[in-house]
Amino acid sequence: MTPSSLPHLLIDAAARHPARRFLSFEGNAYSYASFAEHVGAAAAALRDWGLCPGDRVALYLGNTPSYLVAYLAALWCGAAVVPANTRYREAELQHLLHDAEVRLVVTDGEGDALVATVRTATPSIDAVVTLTGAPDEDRRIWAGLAPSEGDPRPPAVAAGNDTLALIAYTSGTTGKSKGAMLTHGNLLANARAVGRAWRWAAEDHLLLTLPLFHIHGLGVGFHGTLAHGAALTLHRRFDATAVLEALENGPATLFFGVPTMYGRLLNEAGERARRGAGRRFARVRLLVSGSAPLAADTLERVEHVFGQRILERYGMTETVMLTGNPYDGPRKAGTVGLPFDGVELRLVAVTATAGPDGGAVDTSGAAAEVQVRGPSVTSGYWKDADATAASFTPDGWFRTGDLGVLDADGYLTLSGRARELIISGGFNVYPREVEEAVASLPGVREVAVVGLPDPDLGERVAAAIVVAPEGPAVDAEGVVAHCQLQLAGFKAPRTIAFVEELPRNAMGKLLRQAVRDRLLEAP
Ligand code: MCA
Ligand code: AMP
Repeated sequence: MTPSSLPHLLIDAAARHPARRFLSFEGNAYSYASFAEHVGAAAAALRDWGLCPGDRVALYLGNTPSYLVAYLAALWCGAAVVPANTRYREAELQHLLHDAEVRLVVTDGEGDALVATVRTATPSIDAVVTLTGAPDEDRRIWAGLAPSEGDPRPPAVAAGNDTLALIAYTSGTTGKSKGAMLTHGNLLANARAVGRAWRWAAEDHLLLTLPLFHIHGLGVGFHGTLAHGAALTLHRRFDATAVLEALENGPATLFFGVPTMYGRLLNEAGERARRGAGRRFARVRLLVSGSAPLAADTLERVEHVFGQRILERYGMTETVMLTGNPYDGPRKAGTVGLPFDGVELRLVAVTATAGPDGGAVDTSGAAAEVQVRGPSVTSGYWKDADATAASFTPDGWFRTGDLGVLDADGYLTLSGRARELIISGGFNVYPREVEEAVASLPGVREVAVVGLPDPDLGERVAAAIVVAPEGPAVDAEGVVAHCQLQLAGFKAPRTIAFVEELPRNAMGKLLRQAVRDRLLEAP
């Protein structure tokens, strides 16, 4: 029978290929059987503790095997998982735990102090589990969660195709993030469609350095591996030196990254080449890029230096993966390719779309909004009927907020965004959220935040600030420090200009392009 939930994929693979290598991490290896054993034990502990189907479990911990055990164990009990960005600071984490009414938080040594702070203000939290990163050591921690009922058998899996699996928070236009609801069925359908497109097989080995708290790392990397009974090497974080070394000499056949990672690999290879080291990859057959636009120049340089043409694809938290360049067939630079199996895509002309401040956003040119339907598309946002209604057309298509054009072969090119979203190194930043943080600093009268082109990050966050003459003195360092206290570090402005006034049109509407131009001149 075809597995109908994410834990069933593991159970199925462990039954069929118990000894097959599943996961490698910092010198430790786990077979499918041994990993399933860890997940079963953690799930038993969670059941004994009283985790019920439908409960929410947040994961606020780094990329380690412990993350993956906790994830599958929570799903095994029928709970929904809420992944939290480990760079989130107090207010961001609090919002997510509070909004999702999380009962249990799983964290690690780096996260537990912040979780303890947030817990006092979040009454729904009944327990916090702090894991070590090593499943063998975690066994004792899971066992300590609740007195055992003495039943060593793993609990029955309560999750099925229609069960909610993830509430994936994604930055909202109003500054507060919204939880996109994804079921096991959404995630399995996408993992299988992507796997067919990319010829994912049990012999494949993925090198995964993307964060597990986003759909790119979790939904594409991890679920894809599980769905194909394949292998995975997990890194705590992306480090260009370590990744280049692993791709050159290691077992990886697949690598997925954001464009910033490919730029950094090219820089690293440049240095190595000067030292005379080789640059060809041992076994890699597919490099994939997504989450942000891949510059044609990066695609071509990677092909020249590493002999591999990157396959660029397009996705979104709410929809999982939507389109990709073909595995066989032309991978056209600057395009995000063709819809994956099951994805229906249409372009709908937009003249002007309401921006977050109610004003019209410039959607220049003949661009049209990308709208989609398909088995992986969210049913809506957690406890937010208004946001859900606003995201779907009356005839049931999901509005991505991305603008695009199709060429004669049906390839999609993303030509802009109807939302004021900045994508920095693959992380999404909404200007409004940063503007609110900067404006809360005494001495700031007005602020406008925009994205500027950046050679490493694609776009970087920049702020134009008008100071209040009567207020306390404000300087750029103070603004950055203030933002870093309130927000994840990647949202803090990297370019700041103090201006006399913000450019506005006769109606008083902010002219963001003029702000951009002004900031581009900033030193
Ligand atoms: C880190 N920093 C950043 C970013 N990342 N600043 C701006 N933009 C960023 N993306 C800052 C940190 O705040 C810190 O500054 C300093 O850089 C060093 O931090 P470190 O953690 O060492 O950075 P890094 O390891 O070099 O990180 C770069 C990175 C990372 C590896 C490219 O940003 C990354 O993992 N990006 C991928 C994100 C991702 O998976 N996106 C998918 C979402 P300070 O010390 O001053 O604080 S989109 C998605 O899932 C959809 C479905 C899709 O289509 O894929
Ligand atoms: P998120 O909300 O974090 O899931 O980010 C999804 C957004 O990332 C999409 O709506 C696009 O704007 C953007 N995105 C994802 N993949 C690509 C890509 N290959 N090229 C350009 N933008 C992309």
